Amino acid sequence: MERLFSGTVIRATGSWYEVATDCGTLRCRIRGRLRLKGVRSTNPVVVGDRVTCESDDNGDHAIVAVEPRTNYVIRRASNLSKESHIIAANIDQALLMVTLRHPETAPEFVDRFLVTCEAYKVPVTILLSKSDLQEPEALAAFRAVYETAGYRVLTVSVATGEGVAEVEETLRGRTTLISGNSGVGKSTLVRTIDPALDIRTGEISESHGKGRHTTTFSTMYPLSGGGHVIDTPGIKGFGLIDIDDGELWHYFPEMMRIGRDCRFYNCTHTHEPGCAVVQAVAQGGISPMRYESYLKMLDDDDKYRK
Ligand SMILES: Nc1nc2c(ncn2[C@@H]2O[C@H](COP(=O)(O)OP(=O)(O)OP(=O)(O)O)[C@@H](O)[C@H]2O)c(=O)[nH]1
Ligand SMILES: [Mg+2]
Ligand SMILES: [Zn+2]
Repeated sequence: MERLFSGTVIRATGSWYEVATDCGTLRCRIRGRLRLKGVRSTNPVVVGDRVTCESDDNGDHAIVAVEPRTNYVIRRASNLSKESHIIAANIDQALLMVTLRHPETAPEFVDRFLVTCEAYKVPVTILLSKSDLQEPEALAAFRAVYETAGYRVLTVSVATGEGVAEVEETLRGRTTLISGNSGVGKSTLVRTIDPALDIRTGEISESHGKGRHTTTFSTMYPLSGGGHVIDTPGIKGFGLIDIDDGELWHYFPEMMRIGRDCRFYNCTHTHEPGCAVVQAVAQGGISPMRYESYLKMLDDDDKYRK
């Protein structure tokens, strides 16, 4: 006799999945046909997915259906890659963890992640991590750019405890994706907030100052204070998906606020006369760094299409 369970995917390795159900956590495979069902990403089932599982008499479990997602965060491995990858689904918010050094996170990566969160309607807070290792001036400069754009920025350090209580408060009662490059301290932060969790963290390799991909599979953990956090493997490239050039500026909140003052309703904010965005960049209302990112994304996407 076959039995059906519903549950939430809490760990995805690509070949098997852990699903939290009323009857405990089941280790499941997926049915071959599920892979073929018009899902465009390379990973058809992701952490956060609500799924139906079928158990057979041998005690084997298989995911047979995935409920429509309320949202998700998706990326291309690189701008030129055709493969898209969903990082997590059905989340209340994302925390983007950034270190300015040890290791250095590229501004381009930050802006692409933020654009994707805007496009897929995922609220995002930026965590400036390892503040004990950073130059105070660099932290202040970064914070100014992103707060002016409209983002919430928290400075955190597990070494000094700075910002940890605020992060805890932000996580409470919500399902949160934590993402960022490898070695920025995602797993360490989660373990600091909930020391009971069994999470592995890594050492930064001395020679490169880069992380070594300690976390290999995305995993959702329940927090003792309420809510869930999804710790993910570090990612490097973040290519945009399904975002047209013409709408890209909609996903820069600071351009969105100003762009309606442009002379032309279909202004691309690149070369047009009477462009309020270009004027704001010149006058300091919009960060030149963020505007550069915008131009670069337009350019990269063009290259991708050719
Ligand atoms: N000085 C300092 N070191 C930190 C801090 N947070 C994390 N680290 C160290 O940074 C290294 C990497 O931390 P992890 O938590 O494994 O990084 P991660 O982002 O989970 O990396 P991946 O799992 O590879 O994506 C470890 O050696 C941590 O001890 C911090 O606030 N200050
Ligand atoms: Mg980790
Ligand atoms: Zn314009």
